Amino acid sequence: MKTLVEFIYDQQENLNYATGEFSRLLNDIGIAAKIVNRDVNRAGLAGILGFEGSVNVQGENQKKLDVLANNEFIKALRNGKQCAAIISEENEDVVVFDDETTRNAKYIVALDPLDGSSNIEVNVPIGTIFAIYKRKSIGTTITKEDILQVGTELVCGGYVIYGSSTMLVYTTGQGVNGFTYDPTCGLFVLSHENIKIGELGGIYSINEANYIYFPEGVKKYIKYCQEDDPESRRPYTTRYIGSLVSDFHRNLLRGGIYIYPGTLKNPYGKLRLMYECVPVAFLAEQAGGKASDGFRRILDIHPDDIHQRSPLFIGSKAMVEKAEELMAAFSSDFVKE
Ligand code: P6P
Repeated sequence: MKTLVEFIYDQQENLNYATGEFSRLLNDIGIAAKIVNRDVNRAGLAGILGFEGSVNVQGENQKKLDVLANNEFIKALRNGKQCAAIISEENEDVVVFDDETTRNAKYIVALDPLDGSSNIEVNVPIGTIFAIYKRKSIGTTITKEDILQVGTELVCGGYVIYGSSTMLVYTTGQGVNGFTYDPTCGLFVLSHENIKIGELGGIYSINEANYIYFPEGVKKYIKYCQEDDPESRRPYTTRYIGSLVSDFHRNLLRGGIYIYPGTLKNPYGKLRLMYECVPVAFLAEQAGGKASDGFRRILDIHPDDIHQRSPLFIGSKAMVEKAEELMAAFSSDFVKE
């Protein structure tokens, strides 16, 4: 049995930037995840279901658990003193820890504290998605260059899935590893070592209710998935949970593709680049898969705004490439620069 903390410290020798601070930061995320897991698991009992009565920067009604999860991660990262600032889906502006100890902290965390929270009341798995960047500046106040970093600068991408079991899955660029939470001892234990996503899966995940608004290339890809061709395992099975972490986690373990495309109504789609698309894109690539906006590699997209959105095509490499081929052939006008 190898715990998350043991694994992090074992790996840190291979990380040329980790002098224990990164390991401490990752452990702080693990601590917050345990607390959120406790709250998610007893939400119905502790009267923390339902709406907070506030609206976040996305214009979405905040659930009580959204706010609670956000506060727990901010508290754990502030107390850990390795994080200088947080970009969160639940905060319009960057949360800067500007006290003496954290002013020189080396890392920035981008966070979706509780993704898929619309599923909370119906007991469908939800998750936390996180991305860790190294600061460009040191010893000064936080700069724009510290915050708006391109995905290739990511030092860590990961998620926590609060499901039938709770798992923390992350990568630092040395492969993808999954840790299952053992509530009997309060530890995350290595359970899925060196996860690899199959080159070709048999599952496609997309909200087909938006079909009439999809780009032609996406419509063509959906029809491709439904064709009868046993050699290529088609027709694929469709699975759509409405929780990115859950759909991505299943596709990561079993192979498959998840698509949240731009539409005629929302050309940039719904998902946020910095704290949803980029971390899962890093994981997908490290597991041998692929992630793009239908045209460009997600990790190559330079953010202009911390809450900007991006279409997302992610999962098994051959499946993403087929979707990209159809996007290029039928929807090249959808390219977003
Ligand atoms: P729709 C949850 O709100 C989320 O950001 C992802 O977790 C999920 O995959 C997607 O939105 C669901 O969106 O429009 O299909 O309900």
